Amino acid sequence: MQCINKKFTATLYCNVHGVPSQMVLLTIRNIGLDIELRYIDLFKGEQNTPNFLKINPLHQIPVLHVAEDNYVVTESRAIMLYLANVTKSSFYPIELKKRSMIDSRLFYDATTAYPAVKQFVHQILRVGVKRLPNEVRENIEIVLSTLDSMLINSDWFAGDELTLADFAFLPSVESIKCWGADFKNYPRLNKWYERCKPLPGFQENHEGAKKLADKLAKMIDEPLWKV
Ligand SMILES: N[C@@H](CCC(=O)N[C@@H](CS)C(=O)NCC(=O)O)C(=O)O
Repeated sequence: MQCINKKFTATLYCNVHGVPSQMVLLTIRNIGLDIELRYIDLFKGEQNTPNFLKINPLHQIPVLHVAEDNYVVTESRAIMLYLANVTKSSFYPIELKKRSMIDSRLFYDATTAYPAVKQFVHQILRVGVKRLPNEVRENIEIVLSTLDSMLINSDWFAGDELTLADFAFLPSVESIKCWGADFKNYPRLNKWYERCKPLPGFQENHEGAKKLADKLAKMIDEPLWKV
């Protein structure tokens, strides 16, 4: 049993191919929560409709709307923490050092890992480059190397148990895999990725990342990944 069940009614506004949305979806699937999903099509600009802007004026997904108290949580990692706290999930244990390690991983993700992944996508999707500047892939390699080194002493990113830290990194790692990056220099990360395959939500995350990778590949004049 991963959590003490607390009944609450909530809606997650999300999409299937965004890394931040997938982090929350993995959390929901693994805790086993029954939360309504409303998909927002960013390519159609649905994040800018007056109704959505009332929920999140920053016009970003994911967003969690908790029916009780009409409460809104924005920011993927804050939503993951909220869901884990409200369900007392073992994916965010109460022991201080374990918690601190997970927090540390989430901050690394927010400040370094995800921004490197976002830069890759942004350059192609929003800037419209046909060839990526070298530093974009170099930054990803630095992240992969750092993630690999975080796994020197443990099977999971914050110790010997699966935690929110793993749900935070998996969508970025899956995206990079779908771009065709070779993980041979990152054996620990590769083993961790294999370990994640049976997790609830893994396939959903893979399919979303693959869809976006296929779209990006059609937009540039070189392979998505090259060394
Ligand atoms: N820091 C935010 C980032 C969320 C984010 O970048 N969302 C993107 C999709 S991946 C979005 O909604 N973009 C639409 C827009 O900015 O108009 C989080 O982690 O939740």
